[in-house]
Amino acid sequence: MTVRRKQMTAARAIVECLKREQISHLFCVPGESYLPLLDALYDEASMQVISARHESGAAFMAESYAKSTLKPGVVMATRGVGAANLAIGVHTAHQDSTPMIVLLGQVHSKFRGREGFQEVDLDRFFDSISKWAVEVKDPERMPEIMDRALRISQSGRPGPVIISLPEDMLPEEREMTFRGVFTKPKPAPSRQEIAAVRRLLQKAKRPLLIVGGGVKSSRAESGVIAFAEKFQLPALVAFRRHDAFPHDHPLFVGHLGLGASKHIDDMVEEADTIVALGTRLSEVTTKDYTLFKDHHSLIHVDIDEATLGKVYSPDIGIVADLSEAIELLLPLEIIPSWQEWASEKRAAYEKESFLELDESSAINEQVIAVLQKMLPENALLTNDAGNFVSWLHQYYAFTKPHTYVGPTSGAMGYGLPSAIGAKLAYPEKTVVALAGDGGFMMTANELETAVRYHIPIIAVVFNNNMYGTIRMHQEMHYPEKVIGTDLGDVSFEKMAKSVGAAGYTVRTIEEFQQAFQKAKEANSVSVIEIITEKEQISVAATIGEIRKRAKKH
Ligand SMILES: Cc1ncc(C[n+]2csc(CCOP(=O)(O)OP(=O)(O)O)c2C)c(N)n1
Ligand SMILES: [Mg+2]
Repeated sequence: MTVRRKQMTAARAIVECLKREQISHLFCVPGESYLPLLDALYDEASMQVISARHESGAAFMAESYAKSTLKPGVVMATRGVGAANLAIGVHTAHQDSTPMIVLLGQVHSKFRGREGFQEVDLDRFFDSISKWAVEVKDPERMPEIMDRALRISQSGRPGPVIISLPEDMLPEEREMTFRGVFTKPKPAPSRQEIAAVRRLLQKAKRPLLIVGGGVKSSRAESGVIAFAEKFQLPALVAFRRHDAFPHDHPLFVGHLGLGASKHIDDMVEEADTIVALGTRLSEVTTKDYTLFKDHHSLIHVDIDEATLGKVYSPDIGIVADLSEAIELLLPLEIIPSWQEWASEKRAAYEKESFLELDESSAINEQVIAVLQKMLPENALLTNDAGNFVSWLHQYYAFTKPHTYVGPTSGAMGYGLPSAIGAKLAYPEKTVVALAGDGGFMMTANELETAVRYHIPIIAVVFNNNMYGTIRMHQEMHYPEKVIGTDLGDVSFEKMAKSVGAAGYTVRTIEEFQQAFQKAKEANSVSVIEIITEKEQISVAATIGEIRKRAKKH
């Protein structure tokens, strides 16, 4: 084992451990509780600190940086106040299985437990939304704790780890011991499990693949395509894992999740065998846990044993890294008899999802067509939460890996900061954030962060002056009783300009096209606000139609 010993501060030891992981960017809002850590980063040329306007923005940036690079995202904040603000990003990393290291300044050890200034028991506070939450009590153990944190956050099902740093720990100098290098464990299926898959799959008449985030974190995308091709398996992607399987592939048949169309439900109903790869089969993916019925056989492969059988007991449950699993599944001898079913499902997908525009098409739909036409294939799109996104998910074809970042947690405010994190991970890509007026305003302050650090992203804001999604639910359950969902006027164009970004307001698709062309060429931060009408509240319905339907019931 390589063991290195060196005299340094605990703050410097944190930086040493992060350096080993080749982390290029850390995100924060500064605080006086962790000054020695900021100072150690000042002296480290290989890492850049991005100081955000709000800890939620910093946390979303770190989470998206991690989703994009597949390295841990690192976010720093100060004591209870910073921790409370960034909790939404930790929750997102937890739900989205994203590796994240959260470094939080804590009150002086001598004051712990006295309800000191901004004191919160950070380890307890984050217990239920983290993989591990710990407080450092001995500066000498900093490398041990950092290594363990980096290991836990990336092993098995990835997730966030919280490290509480009492302020007196950080400047302490000790002889620090650094051991070994972390390599991610990659468990493989057993021979018996592989044989069982062959037997079950050979019996299938209408099998269906569900491809989830585990495929992305294991970089198994091309392996999964080869697997689908060899056995002619039609593939759906799980909720907000759109780039896990290419939409232009003849075996891609759609996505599960909010706004998924009726034909997807019918397809799952018709299927007899589900092969779920790297997905936790969440509430949204399984449509409130209604999607799978008694007639389904389930083969579930996931890196996390706790994911298997969490809701659906599988016929065959395999704990494995997806790349390892695919490598062993590929050589199987299975003769598919379901090609007709696969091509039928593809035809249904094409009918539903290929855009056919005419004069009456909502501008939301036309915008997606323009984005598809004007963006290079490898462009990366992020999205906020809200109904505006249903057009993206229904009509945009993601054809390459690493082209989509979205919150399976459904967190509003995610779109812009996640675009910033993704752009830092992929400086050569065009990165576009899609947001509604409600969600965008939650973290719009980070526009200034993007401008300050020259992170050229394009934000497209669908402004309908309302929390449209909730208004839709309101109209479904309490028609015409609108409360709490109207929003006032904001000029996102002026807001952008006020911090030095380019801003555009557009009302027609021609105006959008021109603005988008300028934004793409400018290589600076741009915001394009699209004034959309309230009435077309979702891909599927207008407010009028929802009211009519609700009154009939
Ligand atoms: C942090 C957070 N708060 C509240 C919600 C509940 N919520 C989901 S969508 C939505 C409204 C989104 O409005 P907007 O961003 O304008 O998009 P629209 O639905 O109008 O297209 C709300 C309040 C949420 N998902 N996340
Ligand atoms: Mg809105």
